[in-house]
Amino acid sequence: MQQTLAIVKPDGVARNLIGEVVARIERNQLAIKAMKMIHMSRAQAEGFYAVHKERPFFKDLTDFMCSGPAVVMILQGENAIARWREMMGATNPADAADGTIRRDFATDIEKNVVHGSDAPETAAFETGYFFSGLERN
Ligand code: YYY
Ligand code: MG
Repeated sequence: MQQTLAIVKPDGVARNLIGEVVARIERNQLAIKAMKMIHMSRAQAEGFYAVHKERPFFKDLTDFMCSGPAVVMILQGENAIARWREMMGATNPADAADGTIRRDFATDIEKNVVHGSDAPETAAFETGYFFSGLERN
């Protein structure tokens, strides 16, 4: 069994898409092991996306991520990382496959509604960033 971090980003929360995202997760038989709403500080958003700190989009991205509440979740299942990435779709909604969350709801490459870990190492870092051991088992 694999765990991955999912986020409904501030645009998704503001646009009342929490239920839609959660419904898709449940339909796809990924177990929600932990879930909470948070409003990230700038420092927390910068720490979460530290891997991108040299990128030109870092400032806008971290501004966006601390602009309002977000819902963070730990999803669990066989191949959870890849399955959740597949449900999300490509980073740029213009490239995302039909039926994916980003294709159906994202407005641009930054405001793309959801986040998902991209590998086992990042999933371990990202789930541990928001949840304690007690919250996730
Ligand atoms: O993992 P994923 O969210 O699909 O994309 P990343 O390449 O990790 O980038 C993180 C985040 O940064 C992306 O969801 C939107 C934003 N971003 C951007 O605003 N502009 C880009 N050219 C690339 C990424
Ligand atoms: Mg990423």
